[in-house]
Amino acid sequence: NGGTLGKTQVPEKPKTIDYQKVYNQIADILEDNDWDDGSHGPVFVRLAWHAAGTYDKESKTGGSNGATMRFSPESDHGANAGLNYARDKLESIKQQNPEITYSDLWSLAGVAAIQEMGGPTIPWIPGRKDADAATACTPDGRLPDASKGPAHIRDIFYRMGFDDREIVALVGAHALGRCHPDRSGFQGPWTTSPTMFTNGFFTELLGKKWVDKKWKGPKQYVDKETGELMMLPADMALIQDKNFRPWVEKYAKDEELFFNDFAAAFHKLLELGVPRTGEEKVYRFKRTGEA
Ligand code: ZEM
Repeated sequence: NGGTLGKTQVPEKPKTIDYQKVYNQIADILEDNDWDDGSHGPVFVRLAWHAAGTYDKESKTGGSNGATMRFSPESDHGANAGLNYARDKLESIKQQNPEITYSDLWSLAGVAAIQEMGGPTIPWIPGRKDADAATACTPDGRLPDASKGPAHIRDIFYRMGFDDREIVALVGAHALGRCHPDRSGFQGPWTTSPTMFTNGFFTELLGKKWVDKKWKGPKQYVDKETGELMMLPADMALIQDKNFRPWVEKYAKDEELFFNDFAAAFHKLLELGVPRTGEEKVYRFKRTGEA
């Protein structure tokens, strides 16, 4: 009803976004029998993580604000190989909700994927703004290198502001998904239930005997018994390092502790680089199928 407002009409309020509705729409597109193990969930979680994990607490650059992975060169960084698929898939949700920013959408997709795959409730706050040009792209090399050990992992995650306990909790996300030779060069899933969020990464890491995979690809480990599960050198670092290992042991024994620590650490990850006043409303989403 464009044109002048009649006496009884009030101007339209700026649109408030129904984030639970957006969550539900994301939940609706997770399942896909033609994709990997039947869910886009793992690749959505990886997108949210890589968008945020570029943060540097000293320079205060990077982080989930900006959604700079839309632009080259960040979209072409080796670590982001394959994430174009997740970004394209989420485009349909953006079309249905033009008011949401890409940076909010990607972080919300990570939260929705984790919750829908059986993980903990992740408190989530909207308000990220998209950068409008590639100038805010972070330099290559801010995300972890899977072929490296404890010192490298600490360099990368301490730069974001995480401690050893949070690092181990976060990598527990490797209960989900798999490695793809055409993306990272590595191959295979970490657990037998890669579309369910569990503490399975830790129980497998401690419970199986891991041997070098015999192949022409990059150095990785496979379980001796079946050869079907995998670990990256960086995953093995968590049981080789004396300060990481106790957390692996605790999370393997106590899934509730893992869920609580993961929820807090993943929330913190998604907040990196986002200006806040402390007054923002914190959302906790209902899982689909929950009353
Ligand atoms: Zn990952 N990750 N990651 N990760 N990751 C892969 C896949 C997935 C590392 C890493 O090099 C790799 C965290 C930490 C670290 C997920 C979530 C999170 C892959 C395979 C590699 C190589 C990519 C491929 O080929 O498709 C390293 C070295 C890490 C730290 C030391 C953290 C933190 C995560 C979230 C909280 C997820 C969900 C996947 C599976 C993606 C998929 O498409 O299935």
